[in-house]
Amino acid sequence: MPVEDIIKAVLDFNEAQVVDLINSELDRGAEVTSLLNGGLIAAMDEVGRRFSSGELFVPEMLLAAQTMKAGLGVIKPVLSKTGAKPKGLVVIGTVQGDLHDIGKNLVSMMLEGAGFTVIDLGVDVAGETFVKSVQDSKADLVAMSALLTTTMPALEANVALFKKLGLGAGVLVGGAPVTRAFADKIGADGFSEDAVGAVEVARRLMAG
Ligand code: B12
Repeated sequence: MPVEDIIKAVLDFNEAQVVDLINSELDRGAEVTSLLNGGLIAAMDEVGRRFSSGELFVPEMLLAAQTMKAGLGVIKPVLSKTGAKPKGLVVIGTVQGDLHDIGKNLVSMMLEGAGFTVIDLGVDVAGETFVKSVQDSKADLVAMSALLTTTMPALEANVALFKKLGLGAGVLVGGAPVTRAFADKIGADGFSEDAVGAVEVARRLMAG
């Protein structure tokens, strides 16, 4: 099974093989989202499981992330192919203290693919930096990612800051530990557990 080969190649940290497999699957007409979800994302879930059980450590997690990024490099142009006029402007970033960016990058790619213009502030982004970017760009939406239970409170603090300042942009939150209940509790306007859902939520918020 090709997706299983992709998973194995990510777990072997074999960037060249991941790139080759994805390219050949795309040439064969495979669905890009199935390569993404069934291959690359499934591989990172397995990496997380092995990290939790002590089978691998941070350096290996980093190698797996680099391998996944090589695969995403192939997928990005396919996902982002669109001639549609801009659907809205989104400022996106990973919150302060958090260096995980793969999920955020995927959300960003999917939004671009769906016709949104995206300003990506990167990782370890302070609340004030989100505020300044939204104000300077007059963004419609601000999307924040948090992958650690220790950085989830930054989502809450940022939402409170945006409300206090009357920022006006719709707020989307996400990341592996973030739940709909948490998103509701902190007063975010939108939540999704994955990048495909993030696009739907962004569209809904744009529609008012
Ligand atoms: C790769 C990885 C790393 C890499 C990150 C590299 C990079 N450039 O991103 C490195 C090695 C740097 C790393 C470091 C650490 N990590 Co880490 N890491 C992971 C791992 C294995 C995969 C994360 C990933 O990329 N997943 C794939 C993407 C596609 O999924 P995702 O991020 O969840 O994103 C999807 C959704 O959540 C959603 N989404 C994401 N963002 C957003 C935003 C919005 C707005 C929306 C709507 C949706 C959305 O859409 C995405 C696509 O579908 C996870 C395990 C896991 N399965 O999550 C651990 C994990 C997150 N890490 C963990 C830990 C503990 C750490 C460290 C503290 C380890 C250490 N001791 O140093 C450090 C912290 C560093 C820091 N300050 O951030 C723990 C967190 C535990 C916890 N409860 O907090 C995890 C869960 C591993 C584990 N099982 O214990 N890590």
